Amino acid sequence: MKLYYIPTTRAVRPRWLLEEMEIAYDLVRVNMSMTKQPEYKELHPHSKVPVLVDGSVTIFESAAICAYLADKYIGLGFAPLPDSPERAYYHQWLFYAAVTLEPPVEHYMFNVLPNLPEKLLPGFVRLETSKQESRQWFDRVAEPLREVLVGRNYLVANRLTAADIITGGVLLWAKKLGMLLDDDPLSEYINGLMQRPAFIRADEDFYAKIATM
Ligand SMILES: N[C@@H](CCC(=O)N[C@@H](CS)C(=O)NCC(=O)O)C(=O)O
Repeated sequence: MKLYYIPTTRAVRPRWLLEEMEIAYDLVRVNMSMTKQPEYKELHPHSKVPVLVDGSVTIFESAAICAYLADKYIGLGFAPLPDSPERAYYHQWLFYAAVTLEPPVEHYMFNVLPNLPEKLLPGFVRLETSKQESRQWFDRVAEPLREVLVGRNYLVANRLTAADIITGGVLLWAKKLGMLLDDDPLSEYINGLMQRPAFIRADEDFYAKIATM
């Protein structure tokens, strides 16, 4: 199994899950110029990471990769069983993280990180108002998460699932970018996830580089 990976990116999420699962994988470190090569387009139509190649399966999208792995190794408990009631909530939070929670964080990132927008979105105009708007947008969409996490450490089934890994991956960015303040109830959840040994292994170079991207 091969995971195409760039540090500091969403590729950390499937790496974190693989580390949690303690299954063998090859980490293929690429960079932004390698992903622009025609061969790489065979793996990812938008020249992005992560990509997982597992035998005849080549899959992109960090949430889809984590869902695929959690189901493939369902006995390890990182996804609720298909016929369990928890499965519905697992899907809810998995999709919510990718579709609802992440957009304001990405938007904020483009407005605060040096060089990133210029590199990826030529012509992007950085605005102080966009920064504030994405903070308010994040605060609003994060509200159901704050509610569900009162008195619990994980989103579903009282144990870590792929939904926590995708949600945690988004919140880690929010925290690092200064969108998530220490007194936010979500900080406790994210601090707990960050102390997991598997996360620390997957994170070896996660934050060191983010300021220079
Ligand atoms: N929704 C996709 C986003 C993938 C994505 O945008 N990856 C970024 C890193 S976080 C990337 O590869 N950027 C390199 C580039 O745009 O050249 C996912 O979750 O996998």
